[in-house]
Amino acid sequence: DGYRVAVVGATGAVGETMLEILAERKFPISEIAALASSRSVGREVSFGRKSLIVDDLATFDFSGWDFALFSAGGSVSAEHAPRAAKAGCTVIDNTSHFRLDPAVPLVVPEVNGAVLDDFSGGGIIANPNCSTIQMLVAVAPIYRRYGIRRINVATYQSVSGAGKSAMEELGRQSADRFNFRDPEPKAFAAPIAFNVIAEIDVIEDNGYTKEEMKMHNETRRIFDDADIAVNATAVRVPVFVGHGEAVHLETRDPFKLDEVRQILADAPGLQLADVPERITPLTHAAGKNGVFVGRVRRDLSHPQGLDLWVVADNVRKGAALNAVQIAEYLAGRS
Ligand code: A2P
Ligand code: 11C
Repeated sequence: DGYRVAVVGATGAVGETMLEILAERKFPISEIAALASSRSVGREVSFGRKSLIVDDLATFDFSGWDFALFSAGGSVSAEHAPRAAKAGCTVIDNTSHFRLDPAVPLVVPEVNGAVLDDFSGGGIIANPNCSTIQMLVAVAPIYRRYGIRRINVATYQSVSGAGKSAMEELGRQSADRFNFRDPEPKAFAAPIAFNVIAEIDVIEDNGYTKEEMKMHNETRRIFDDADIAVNATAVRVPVFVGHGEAVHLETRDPFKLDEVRQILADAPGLQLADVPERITPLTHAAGKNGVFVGRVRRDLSHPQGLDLWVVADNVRKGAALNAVQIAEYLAGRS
């Protein structure tokens, strides 16, 4: 008994963490497959205390498999997720490829898990972008109580969001700097060690980056609210794991700050820290499942303005954990 589960991109930063979280949370599994490109066939990856041999996604037959968690890039999902879904498998896709497709639910379980109630297996469900997920876990309880007109957000995003090679690049460039060598940027538009870069993904015609537009578009879909606007500036910082976000929002109805704190303290998936000014990716978020919120204060510049500082492990809650929670929601339902 249990489900047959495949992890696609099992050698990557998110895929490895998907396997770790499935084992950690004891997801009911009867058989598990670790899939990646032909380059990785035969390599070993960890699943709890066991090790798995990597298989080739290109030749894998999804018939009879219950869940496939995809995190191998948009073009890989574009090609193989529909094939898996057609074979009757429920695909939970971590890439941006299907997120704005009206036929594909876009889900943060704490926020809009109920949309899964209409989902009848053998299809595709999209996992939102990491920066959207952590922001919405924090603002959803405020949205429900007071409504939100607009959100201004500046992100401080770690390099793990760009995958394993980007993490290696931060390490290598840091060492290069100490050796008076000028690092050659590969994963990012500029050197990332001892630097910050206000360019995540490509710049679009309207001047926003694709990462910033994801926060806008995905928020509207998840809240099912075409009136909410998200004005984002997404910035890469030299942190390995954990994204920070300075969130400035404007509510529809007036709020009381004490009540806001209580609502945040009671919200699912969210933690208010004891020393809220010191919530950092390294000390709070990395390796943890929660979304941490601090610096909760009234915005001096607007009567219905509220400021929050939100930090989470982008590889866990921003990607792998959220995908596993979607699978848990569906498994719990059947
Ligand atoms: P591989 O190691 O075989 O290239 P990250 O985001 O950390 O860079 O990881 C990307 C993941 O996506 C890796 O597991 C990688 O596997 C996988 N991947 C990349 N391209 C393909 C592909 N064409 N088919 C299957 N998996 C792929
Ligand atoms: C980053 N948010 O931190 C990106 C990575 O749409 O799933 C996630 C890209 C995506 O670089």
